[in-house]
Parts: sequence; structure tokens; C-alpha cells
Amino acid sequence: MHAIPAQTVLTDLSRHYLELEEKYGAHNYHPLPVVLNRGSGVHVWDVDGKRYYDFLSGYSAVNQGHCHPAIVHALIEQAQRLTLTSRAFHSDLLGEYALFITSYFGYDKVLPMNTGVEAVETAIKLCRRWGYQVKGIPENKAKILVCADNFHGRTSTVISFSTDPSSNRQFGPYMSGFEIIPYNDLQALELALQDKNTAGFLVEPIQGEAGVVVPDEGYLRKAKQYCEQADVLFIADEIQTGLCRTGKMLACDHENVRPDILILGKALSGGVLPVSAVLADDEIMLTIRPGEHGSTYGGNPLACKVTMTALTVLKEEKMAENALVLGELLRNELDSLQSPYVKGVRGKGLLNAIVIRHANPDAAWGLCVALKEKGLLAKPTHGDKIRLAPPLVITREQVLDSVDIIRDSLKTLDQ
Ligand code: IF1
Repeated sequence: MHAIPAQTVLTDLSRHYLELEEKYGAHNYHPLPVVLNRGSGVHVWDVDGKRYYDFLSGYSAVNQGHCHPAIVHALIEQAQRLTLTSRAFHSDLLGEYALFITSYFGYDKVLPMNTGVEAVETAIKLCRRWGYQVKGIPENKAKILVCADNFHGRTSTVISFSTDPSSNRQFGPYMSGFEIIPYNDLQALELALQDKNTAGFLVEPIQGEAGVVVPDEGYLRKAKQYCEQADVLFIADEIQTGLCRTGKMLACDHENVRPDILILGKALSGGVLPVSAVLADDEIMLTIRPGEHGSTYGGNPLACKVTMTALTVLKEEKMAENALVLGELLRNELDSLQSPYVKGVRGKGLLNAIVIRHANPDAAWGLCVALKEKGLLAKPTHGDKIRLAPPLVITREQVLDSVDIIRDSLKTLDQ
């Protein structure tokens, strides 16, 4: 674990909050030593009133910017009307929402859930059910292909096919029915698809947690073709890459790939409450019948109202276009720093990462502490990579200002 580097200046007030968390909260995270209490657009403020650029965006849940006024207004208005009916009864919003989101993404139906991993679990159940009822795979023999270095959430099933020991060590026994193949490897996929019991291929269009690993141009398109030829469902986990983050509405759009099952989450609500969704056509979606899947909060009126607004502002404010242009600017400016400590810059749209080159294995963490001191919040992923993913409402001036902060912070690695 990283100690809090000496250069961190913690006020008594911040220390007070950290100590409360340390004493009474589970230790399942290791956050940067900063205590936030306000957010607006690309900025967040700490309890001492210091302002930061947020370059993590709640792990891409606040693509629309913190506390987007229209989304918050929708939240407040609906919260004073009706928040939850459960699916035991109908509401006036679920049908309207289902029409809205299926038209928005071009699918027959939506199955509404709450967290991203619940949507991933739902997609797995739909894929298996389709495998048995439509493809004719013998019961309990369905296989789903996944990629090494994947991240799809933290339930016991989903960590069963993780290759990251910090995700699955000592959480066994594991769920069977998954085969791990290398990411960005069409030959491995083609070989694995020969197994007639294969029901689906679950893949991130860009691997976020692995450190923003962008596959070769054409990988997604070819993978979808191979799946079609093998009568296997192409399941895209767009929980982190979707909703304009990579410069298109969906990362799959860069290659005109239409997933058989589309999984969304995070920014679906603009970061105001957990909302996720699974979209698919009737042949897949109707294999689950009444009483066979669900959740207490799935499709609640509050989530429906908020999500329709969150999706509307993505288009109205042209956030995909902004992400495409300013992501290019950010990568070009980072490249031009020519810093000896930056081994690589990669990403698409405003989902980017820098790879740190330094003898000290804690250099990326130390850099994030230096960035924090200078007013920019980012977090390392897998040791030497730092994700740089600001809200999609960032302006050109703010990108250039952020690059200045990154340049100045990189110099602290000289010490
Ligand atoms: C943590 C990572 C990011 C996701 C993809 C499903 C989920 C996620 C592609 C599950 C969630 C979050 C989870 C959070 C940190 C963050 C994360 F570092 F864990 F991997 F973003 F890269 N598919 N990612 O990225 O969605 O159930 O969390 O709503 O668990 O530490 P969720």
C-alpha cells in the first residue's frame, strides 16, 4: 500500500474525514488523500474550498459533468412525485423510458437494472438462456468467451472470469462456463468459436481498467463477423466506453458494429444515481419470462426520468463531438511534452491514459499526489498507468490548462 507521500498537505478538516472513514469504513479502497464536498461540470472542490479538475469523472459516470443542472432538476422534480413502485405494479414512466432508450439505441427491448455489474450478470443470463432455447446448446453446457485483463464488475460470477488476482484471489469457488482468450487476438477468437456450445463473446470495446487498452482497428468488426458466422452473441460491455466517452455515442460505433446485447451503466444517469440497462432484440430478450429475473429498483420511475434527461443532454450538448476533438488535442499535447517519464499516451476520445516510465514503482501514485497538489485529480490503474478521463463538457482552454498542470507535475519525478 502507498503511504501518503510527505508532500501531501492535509488540513485538520480533511484529516478528520479520512480518519472517520479509516475507523468506521471497510478498507476496500485506497483513495487519494483528498476529501471532496462539491462538484460542478469538470470541477470538484475539497472541504477546504480548493478546486480541482476531475480527470476520473467517477470512472466515466459523470460524462455530462458533475451535477448537470438539467439532470439534477429532473431528479428533484421526480423525487417529489414518485421514486419507486417496484415492478409489482406499472408506473407512467417505465414504458415511456423503454420506448425512449430502445429508439435511442435501435433495439427491440430494454431490461432495466441498477449497477453495471448487475447489467453484466443480466446479459450473461440472457446469453445462456438464448443459447439453450434458441441455439439449442445442451442445458448447463453454454460457454461464454471473455478476454484476459477484462473488467466487468465484482460479483462472484463476474470475478470468476477475471485474470486479475486482486479481483478474484480467495473469493472461490468460481462459476464455470467461461473461457478466457487473449484480447485483440482474432485468431484465438476464431479458434474458440469452433466449440458448438459457445453462446456468447463478452468484450469491452476498449479495456478500461487494464489501462485503456485500445484494440487494433478492425478488431471489433471482425470479431462481430466471426461471432455471426458461428451463431454466437456479440456482447459489448459499454459501461465505461459508451455514452460519448470515446468520441462516438458507443465505442462500437467507431467500427459500425451493432452488438447483439448492449450493456450500459455509469453515465446513463449522469452520475446522480445507479442506473444500468441491457438492450437486445426480441429473439434474445423474450427468452426471459415473467418472474425469471429482476431487481427491487430496476426500472424505477426516478431512474427512468433521470436517464431520459441524461441521454438527451449527451446529444443536445454534442458531447461525443467534443470528446473526439478535445481527446485528440489532449493526446497531442501530452505527446508534445516529450517527458522522459511518459512511456506512452493512448486512448480514444476522452478515455485516455499515460504510461509512466520510472525506476520507482510508486511513481504513478506520487505523480497523482503531485497533480492533486496542483489542482488536478487522477488515479493510477494497474501500477504505472494513469487514466485521464475528464467530463465530456471540458473546454479547449481547460484541456490546455490541465496539460500545463500535468507538465509541471511530471517535473516532480526528477526528485
Ligand atoms: C470498482 C475499475 C473502472 C466497468 C466495466 C462493468 C463495470 C465497470 C467496463 C461494473 C466498473 C468501476 C468499478 C469500480 C472502479 C471502476 C473501474 F477500475 F474497477 F475497473 F472504471 F475501470 N464493466 N468499473 O468499468 O460496473 O457494478 O461498478 O457499476 O469496482 O473499483 P459497476
